Amino acid sequence: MVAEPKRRRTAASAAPAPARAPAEAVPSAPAVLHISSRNYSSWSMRGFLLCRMAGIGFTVHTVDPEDPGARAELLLQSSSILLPCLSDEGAELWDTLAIAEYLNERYPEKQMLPAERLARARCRAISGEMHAGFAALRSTLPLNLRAHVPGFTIWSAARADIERILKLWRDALGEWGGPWLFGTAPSVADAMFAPVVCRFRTYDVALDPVCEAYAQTILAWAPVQEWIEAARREPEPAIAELDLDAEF
Ligand SMILES: N[C@@H](CCC(=O)N[C@@H](CS)C(=O)NCC(=O)O)C(=O)O
Repeated sequence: MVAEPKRRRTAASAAPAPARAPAEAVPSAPAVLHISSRNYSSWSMRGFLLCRMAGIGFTVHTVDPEDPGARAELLLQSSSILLPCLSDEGAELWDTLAIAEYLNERYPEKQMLPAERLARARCRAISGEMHAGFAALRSTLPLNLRAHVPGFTIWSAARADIERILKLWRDALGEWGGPWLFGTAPSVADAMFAPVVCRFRTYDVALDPVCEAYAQTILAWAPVQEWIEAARREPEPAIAELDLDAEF
């Protein structure tokens, strides 16, 4: 009897391997933006606009800085105790410029910083100037989205800050053609200056036509409208020292 040649197991004849379960996708926790007041905190507003610009999924956690328990909890997230602070996949970012750079690095396709080198450099320069300066404007015209203060007296130091900001806007709008500071899409700089536009509305700061058109672009920006709406609904007592002769 002729022995039957041993059959080689071919891939085709092999018993089908049991189907491998696809590797389970571990959903990463959504980022958390810790903020203080929506109505009064311009820095929190900037952090929110930056997150919206990056298009990330995130939840907002409001911390009451006056509550000692909340402050202790906040220290775990924001070692500077300052808000906003973005917690995202192990990163803790307690500064708006750091948040902007981080998000821009993670989502370069969003072009939060302009693609063109000189525009990007100017965007960083004016965002830095906003971040570090304009102390008189910040202290005498505090953000107060729910208020309107007609006939508000603006003293000379704040007036100088306003003139400087308007020059920064006019220069960028003239050079890059608007309607945003660096052309046809919002950038980090627009998020940095958006609360200033809101202050100008609260305290009736008169604007030339170019800056007025820019202010309207900012106020029509969906994330700005979303923030202002939420500020109006915010269950929060008015803060007397920030409500300068305000009408509500
Ligand atoms: N340089 C910081 C400034 C942040 C800041 O000053 N935040 C204020 C609120 S608008 C704050 O958290 N203050 C808390 C406190 O003073 O206890 C940034 O860019 O985020």
